[in-house]
Amino acid sequence: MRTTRTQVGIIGAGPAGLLLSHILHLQGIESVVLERHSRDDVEAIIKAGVLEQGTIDLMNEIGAGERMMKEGFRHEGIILRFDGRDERIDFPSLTGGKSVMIYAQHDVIKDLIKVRLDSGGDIRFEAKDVSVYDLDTAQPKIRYRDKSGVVEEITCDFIAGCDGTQGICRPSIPAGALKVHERLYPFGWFGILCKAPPSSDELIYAMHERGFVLVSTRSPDIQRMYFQCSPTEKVENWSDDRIWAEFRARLATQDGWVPQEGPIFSKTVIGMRSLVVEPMRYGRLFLAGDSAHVVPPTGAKGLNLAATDAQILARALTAYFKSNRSDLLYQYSETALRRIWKATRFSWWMTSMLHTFPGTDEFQNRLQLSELNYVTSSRAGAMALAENYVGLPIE
Ligand code: RFL
Ligand code: PHB
Repeated sequence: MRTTRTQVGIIGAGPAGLLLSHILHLQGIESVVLERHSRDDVEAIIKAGVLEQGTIDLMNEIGAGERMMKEGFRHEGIILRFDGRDERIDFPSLTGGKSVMIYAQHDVIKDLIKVRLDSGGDIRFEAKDVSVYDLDTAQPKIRYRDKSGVVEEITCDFIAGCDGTQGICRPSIPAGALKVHERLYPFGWFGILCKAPPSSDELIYAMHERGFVLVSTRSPDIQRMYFQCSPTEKVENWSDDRIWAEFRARLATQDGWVPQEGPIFSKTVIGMRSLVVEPMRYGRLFLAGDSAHVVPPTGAKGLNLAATDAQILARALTAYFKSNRSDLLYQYSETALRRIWKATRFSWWMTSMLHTFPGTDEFQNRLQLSELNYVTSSRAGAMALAENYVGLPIE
């Protein structure tokens, strides 16, 4: 067995792990990133699309924002569609000039891997059988098998568990040390990618009695759209024609709006849940991103929360390594969780306001419509949505 050491061992080359590694590098702190997939695979996974103002700023500050600024699309608002009509929420006028960027998560990943490797970063792809131990000692360790089968042990000062919902870090924490808060939603999203021009200049979040629809985009000729479905829905049951008929029905407006249709080249069903674990730390293992919390995608918060966790953790580790201060590490979980719970509330609220719940009744339907009417007619209501959507500040 080969043995090495590093300051921070990071598990997972998603947004949380890569951002953490690069911010630490810029502070002169070394890390090793272990990723179970190949580089090609992590650069191809289709996930999020909306970057908050703070995530855009972070990408620029760390020197990874050049392509995003050229190829991403700045969006200054969203459309809420209900009762067959559109109401727009304007971000800059409600948030002191903030907006969001449409830029695919796999492009963020490509850009982060590139800046990391260009600056001598150590990312080990196809790391197998990753395990962590000695977490409650001063020298936590990671063991894994590399591409050629050699087993390596890395002794670290700290380990960052950035390995998402299916990772090994959270399950390595002894039962009883963590509290898990979870809410499952009785629906999922059916997501498609299609080759067509954009149907709208801005994202449309549509509430309809047949179920929620989101019209999003990726580029002038690739569109991303979702419709609410059963969590156990099978993609085989949905021909392209049936999908477009469903989108047309749910997106219908009083003035005859129809989506731009085109060949569908990806169909997936995703489940919806909210999950938060407390605390986000056990000994010298710190959790960041989806390994510690999951939100339903309605608020477009998951990737952005991963980015803020990475910033808060990097700040705490920097204070430790550069100023010999442990206080920020002790406060990490509490500081991160305050913001995470706000995003959890926002994602739950957007989901509840816009989806059709099984067994719902007219009373519930009127409440949801009334909430949408309120949010789009009161400046205070619109502002509450806008400031959360563009992202709340980090404390
Ligand atoms: P990730 O991205 O899951 O990365 C974790 C990495 O860890 C690796 N890994 C391991 N490596 C080594 N050993 C092991 N044992 C490992 N186990 C796992 C994995 O291979 C992976 O590379 O977690 P991270 O960094 O916390 O980032 C979280 C985000 O990916 C996630 O929250 C977002 O994608 C959620 N999300 C959205 N977030 C937004 O902010 N805006 C959006 O518009 C948005 N839209 C979405 C979304 C998620 C979606 N899906 C597919 C759930 C839309 C969708 C459809
Ligand atoms: C996406 O484009 O994938 C997307 C956009 C907004 C959301 C969720 C997903 O709320």
